[in-house]
This record gives sequence, structure tokens and C-alpha cells, in this order.
Amino acid sequence: MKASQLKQLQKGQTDLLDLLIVGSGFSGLCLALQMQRAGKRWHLVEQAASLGGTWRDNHYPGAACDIPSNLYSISFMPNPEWTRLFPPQAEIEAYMNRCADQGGIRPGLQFNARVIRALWNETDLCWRVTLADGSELRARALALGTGGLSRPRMPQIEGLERFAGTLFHSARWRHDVDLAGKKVGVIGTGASAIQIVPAIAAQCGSLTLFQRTPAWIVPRQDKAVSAETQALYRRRPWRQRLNRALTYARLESRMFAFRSAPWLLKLAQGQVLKFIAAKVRDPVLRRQLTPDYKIGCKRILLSDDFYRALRQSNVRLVNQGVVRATEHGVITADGQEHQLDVLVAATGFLVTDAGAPFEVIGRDGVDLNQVWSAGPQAYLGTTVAGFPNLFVMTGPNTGSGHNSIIYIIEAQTRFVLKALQALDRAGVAAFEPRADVQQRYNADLQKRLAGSVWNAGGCSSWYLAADGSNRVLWPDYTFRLRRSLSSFDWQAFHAIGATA
Ligand code: N01
Repeated sequence: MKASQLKQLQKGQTDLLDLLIVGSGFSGLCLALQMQRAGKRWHLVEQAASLGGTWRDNHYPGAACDIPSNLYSISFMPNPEWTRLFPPQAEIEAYMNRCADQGGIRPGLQFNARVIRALWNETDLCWRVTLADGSELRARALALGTGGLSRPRMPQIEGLERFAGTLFHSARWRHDVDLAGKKVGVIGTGASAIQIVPAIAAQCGSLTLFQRTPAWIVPRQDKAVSAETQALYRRRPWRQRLNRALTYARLESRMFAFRSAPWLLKLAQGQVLKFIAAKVRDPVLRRQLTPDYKIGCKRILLSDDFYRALRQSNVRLVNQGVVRATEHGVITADGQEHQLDVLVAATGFLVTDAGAPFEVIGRDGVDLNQVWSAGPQAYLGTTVAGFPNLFVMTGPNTGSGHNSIIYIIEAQTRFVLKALQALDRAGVAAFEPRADVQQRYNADLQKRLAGSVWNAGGCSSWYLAADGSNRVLWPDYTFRLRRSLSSFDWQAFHAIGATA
């Protein structure tokens, strides 16, 4: 959309947008590309100054994807230029920007535009979305592409504000802070920390890693993509598509172990124990790094260099959670004080305990964040009863611990288009899922998750809400979710109002 058209729209002088998209991570990007292709009137607002979502924000040293990028990319925008099997963050962010340029969607992207409120207007049957600068946009449908991994979670540590050194979260990396010769502490041993530690260990004077729970880590086997392979992918795109399909099938086969063959998980666990034994000779360190819960309960991590980094003489693993901070460092659960100059919180994101990052008011003045305060629920992870024409990208129970989230995002994107087409065909202004359908759908999901390795594997993870329910993961093969999202069935939805 051109700037002049946007101004008119903000003044309410033109027709409604078909879709307003919030956020420019992979969800927003995919939606914008597909809406553009379909010739819809769409617009995207992004609070930051550039696009990329999690791949713009997570620029910590060592940041890279842990799904091979032939698969972790948009299916209709293949990239023969990937330099590695698991490319670094900057390459993925650059790819996303290239997609935006090639797809011709730049004019529809509005940066530095923070949404503070979205309100379903029951008279006009449209969403009125207010930005921080006071302007308002009107759209027939609203898509939240605000992401599950976008709001950093600072650790619950008493007196953290007392720490006089430099403190920052892994997703807000301070590249201006020189780590050379410094006493650096990293809290956490999740996917972020195990990439950060090998990348910064050599620069730090000392590096202390605070581990509360060890992770199951398997070899990443990263490698460069040769110039010949890149040329082959350019010449014969079907070869890259074939590689993508095979990678998808290989990753998807893990679900068979999670769902139907616990003995396969046991077998994998045995293999990983051998890997730890080969990489970590010190028996005390090995014991500390060996998880005591089932593999798969937390996200399985990939690394070729984490254990090697822990062997460096300036690196120390403290097998204790951090409970308090002082002016000069932190105190761990065993009462030990650790003096630090820099403290990195690689402590993850607010996933299960937060809904939308702004007010979303649906039908009858109902607030999405209040409805979701007892745990987010949606139908097909995408639509919510009481919230007409609202699409939640990577919504409740769409997460995948074993495959590419972009596969799910593309399935949701197609569903958005199907839903908009269904409204047009039926001459209906809006739809929302039937409350009883949504309730049954979620009851079934929670039943299937109850005995799963993610819920009952003996760990606590960000997949689980305070009440023990799992509102994050899709408990089945990803192609099954895609199939459910492949059509719009009016039997599951209410129609609201007629188009003029
Ligand atoms: O965060 P996490 P993350 N003292 O929540 C620990 C994606 N991702 O940013 O396990 C000591 O996994 C906490 O300990 P515990 C991916 O989906 C992808 O690493 O709760 N430790 C845990 O070890 C991933 O799953 C990629 O006992 C404390 C850590 O902090 C998700 O993002 C890369 C503590 C948090 O781990 C989140 O990963 C990066 C304390 N007081 C991220 N408080 C790739 O694609 C918390 N912890 C490669």
C-alpha cells in the first residue's frame, strides 16, 4: 500500500483493509507474501525498525538455526545460496529481507508502528487497531504474528537490580560490551546458552555457566554447503525441493518415536549418553551434564561445540540455579557467591503465561488476555471463540519440538486465505469458531498430551503452564495439523453479519 493510501485509510476515507498483520517475523512475512499474491488489501505493522522477528532480535554470538535451512525457509521462496546446513542468524535475517523485496511487499510494511489496542467494532464488523502514535487502522480481519518467542523472560532472581556489572538478556545482546578479559556469567543451558558459550568462551577472562537443569544435546553435524551444491540448486531447483522433502520426512519421523515408540526414544537416549561419554571425560562434569529426565521432555538441543567449550580452562560449569544477586555477582542455590563483571540471562521467553502483547478486545468487550489468563486456547491453534475474524499465528498448541515452524506457519497462512475466501463466497462479514467446537478440540488435545513425554517426561519446561497443561505443542505429526488447516468448514464456525 502506498503512503498516501495508508493516510487515507487511517482517516477512514477508503475501504477497509482485508487483513491487518501485526509483526514481521516469519508469520507476518508469509502472510504478507501470500496476501500480496492473492491481490488482497493488506497492511503490516511492526514495532521495530526492520523486519525479521526473532531472527532480527536474537543476534547473540553463535546464533544459528537448529533446523536445516532448506526446510527452515518459505516453500515458495527457495534459497540456493544458503552457505551452511544450519546458517547463522544474519544469513536468515538477510534471506527474510530478500523475500520481502522479491515478493514486492515493502510498500505494505510499516515500521516503528507499535499496536497498543485492537478492538472488534460490532457496528462496523471490523477491527479498529490503535497504534502508539494515536493513529487508527481499520481492517476486516486481524492476524497476530507477534510470536511466542518474542518477549524475553528475565530470571526470577532476588536483588537482580543490585548487580552493578552489566546485565542483559540473550535476545537483547549488547555488542557494545567488550567481554575481553572480563568475568562473564551465563545463566541457563537452553538452546540460546549452548550456542553463546562456545562463541564467546575464548574472549572472556573467565566464563561461568550456571546450569539448573542439563539438556539432552545431540551432535549438530553442521557443514558448509559447497559451491557445486549451490550451483546445482540454482540450475535444478527440484534437487533442493527434494532435499527439503527428505529433510522434512526425516524430522517428521521423530514424531513416530514421541507418539508410538517410546523404545526408540530409549534407544536415542542410549546413543546420546555415549556421545556425552565420548565428549566429556571428567566423570563429575559428565554426571552434571547428564539429564535425569526422558529425552524429548524438553526441546532436544543440537551442538557440535558446547561440550568442547566446557573443557576450556577459563570455562566453569556451576551445577546450581542462581537465586540471588549482589552488587558484585550472583549467589547460587548452594549459597556460593560468584563475582562477575557481565551477566547474560539466557533464560528464554514469556511463552505460556502471556497472550497478546497488547489489548485485544473481541465481541461483547471480552479481553483476549483475560480469556487466556487461565491458559491460551484456540481452535486449530488459529482462531478463537469470541474474537471474530482474528487469526493467531503460531497460536496455542501449534508449536513443534521436532520440525520446522515455518511449515506450520505456511499451513496457517493458507487457512487465513481460505477463511477470507469462504466469507466472500458466503457473503458473510465475519466468522468465529463455535465455543463448543473449540472446547472439545482443546479437551482432546490435553487428553492426548497428558501422558506424553512433554507432559510426563519428568522435567519442567516452558511448554507447560502453571497448572501443568501444555498450551504450546502440537502433539501429532505436523502434516495432520496442516491437513486440518487445509479447508474452512462452516460447521465449526458461526457466521456473523452479512456483507453490504
Ligand atoms: O530458553 P529456554 P532459550 N538459574 O527457556 C535457565 C528457541 N531457540 O532462549 O531448565 C539457573 O529453553 C533454565 O533452567 P531450567 C527454541 O525453541 C531456538 O535457550 O528451567 N538457570 C533454562 O536452562 C528454544 O526452546 C534456537 O531449570 C536458570 C534456561 O534458563 C527457545 O527458543 C536458538 C534460571 C532457559 O532456557 C528458548 O530457548 C535459541 C536460574 N535462576 C532459542 N532461570 C535455534 O533455532 C532460568 N534458568 C538454534
